[in-house]
Amino acid sequence: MGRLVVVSNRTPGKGPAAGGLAVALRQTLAEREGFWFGWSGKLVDIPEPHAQITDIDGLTVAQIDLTRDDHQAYYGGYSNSILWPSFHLRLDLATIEAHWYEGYRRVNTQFARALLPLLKPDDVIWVHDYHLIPLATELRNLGARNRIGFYLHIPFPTPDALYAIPHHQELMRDLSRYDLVGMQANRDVAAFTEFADHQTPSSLDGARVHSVDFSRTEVVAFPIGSDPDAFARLAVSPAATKMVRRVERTLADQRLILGVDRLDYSKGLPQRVEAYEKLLANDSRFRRQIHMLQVAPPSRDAIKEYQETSDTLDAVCGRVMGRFAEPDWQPLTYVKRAYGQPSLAGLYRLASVGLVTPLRDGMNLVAHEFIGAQDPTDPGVLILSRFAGAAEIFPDALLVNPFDTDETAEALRMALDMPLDERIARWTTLMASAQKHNVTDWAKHFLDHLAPAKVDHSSTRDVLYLASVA
Ligand code: ADQ
Repeated sequence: MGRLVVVSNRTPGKGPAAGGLAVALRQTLAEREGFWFGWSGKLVDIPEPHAQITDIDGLTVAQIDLTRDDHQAYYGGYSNSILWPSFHLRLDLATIEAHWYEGYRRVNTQFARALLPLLKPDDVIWVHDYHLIPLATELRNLGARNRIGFYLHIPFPTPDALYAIPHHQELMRDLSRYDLVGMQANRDVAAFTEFADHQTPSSLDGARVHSVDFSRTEVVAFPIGSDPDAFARLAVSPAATKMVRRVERTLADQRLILGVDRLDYSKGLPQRVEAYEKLLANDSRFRRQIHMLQVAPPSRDAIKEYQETSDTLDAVCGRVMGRFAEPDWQPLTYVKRAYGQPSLAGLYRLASVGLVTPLRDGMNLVAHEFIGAQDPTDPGVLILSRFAGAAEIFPDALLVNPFDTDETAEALRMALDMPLDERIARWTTLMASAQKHNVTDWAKHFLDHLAPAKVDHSSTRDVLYLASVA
């Protein structure tokens, strides 16, 4: 078996890995040799052309530096001000500056040039996420003949949204240079297939543009997961219990409604607090009986749209406090900071309701983690947006339209009133699905599929959603 080369925007840092993804990929790298390649996090005037190779807690990591201008155009610009909002169907929040695409392309070329000398002919390369869509093209242009796979962690856009992205035709041609493109959910493969089958290429000057040929690229849904059994253990660990005791003291007998997210407009945070406000307004028996805790550390806060989301959330939380708080009761707590996984696991376990209502999400790992952390004899209820990829594998959650805050308020009422036997029945099915879609198997399925000597996939077809674009 050849080595595995994982490529992502950032490489993992020192210390315990923050997420299941980094843990699973580290494990896979440890089993089959290879290295992780990405940006070092350093901005310099003139980057070295060669990657720096270091050992980070037993993991071989190859890193390059970037210039400040290139990083701004590639990361803050094209990736996060154009691709992120467009792929999440928020064209109203996209900012388009033509020169960003050049920076995006330049960084992908720089990645390819530094990676190529480190490659052996039978290495398998696994590229992660929307920052690096052109990497296969750049590597192939330099002569790489390796198997190259790509995994998109965010949703794939509908054709209309895709057409709104400058240079979308090049991006799609870049995707066609991969051997395998993995997506989160069936809906993403369907959106991709719709584009591939009905391309209407055009150019400003009317010159003929060829359709993209996807005949050599397989596009398959591999829904990512977490490690629910590890979360189950973590949720009763001493560190988790410490957090539970702290919060229990302030909650007294109130039941906890919990939201945990990066502060991102795709997560639907203002709508979520509005739904909670409606619950308190519609059903006075819940006042003083429940408490909402929203944990949302800032992310990408150099981008204007993220600051605006933060301001909106501050305002909505303030309004709910002003409307319902009493000298001896507060309806909600809003914490703008990140916590370690043991503390999060403790909070998940303590919560009666997990409120996971993104407006659109590739998968949403918080849903998986919440399920993993529940007490099997007294589980909480998951309220889940039907626009998260997770909705495809968790139909037993209470699925809601997060734009419809009346519906989410009603789901909150149902969750709080749900009898124990129904909670257990729903959770049992959810946990079985979270275990079936665990992150270790996810990595294995993707890499089996990408392997040069193709394995027989017939046995894995029931756990993967398959849709090849021929
Ligand atoms: P994200 O948009 O970051 O990921 P998500 O899948 O929910 O969203 O993962 C968030 C991770 O960050 C979870 O592991 C969670 O525990 C952690 N996290 C969230 N809030 C935290 C906090 N306050 N403190 C500490 N940790 C916190 C992208 C896509 C998703 C896709 C993932 C994985 O947008 O759709 O599911 O990649 O593919």
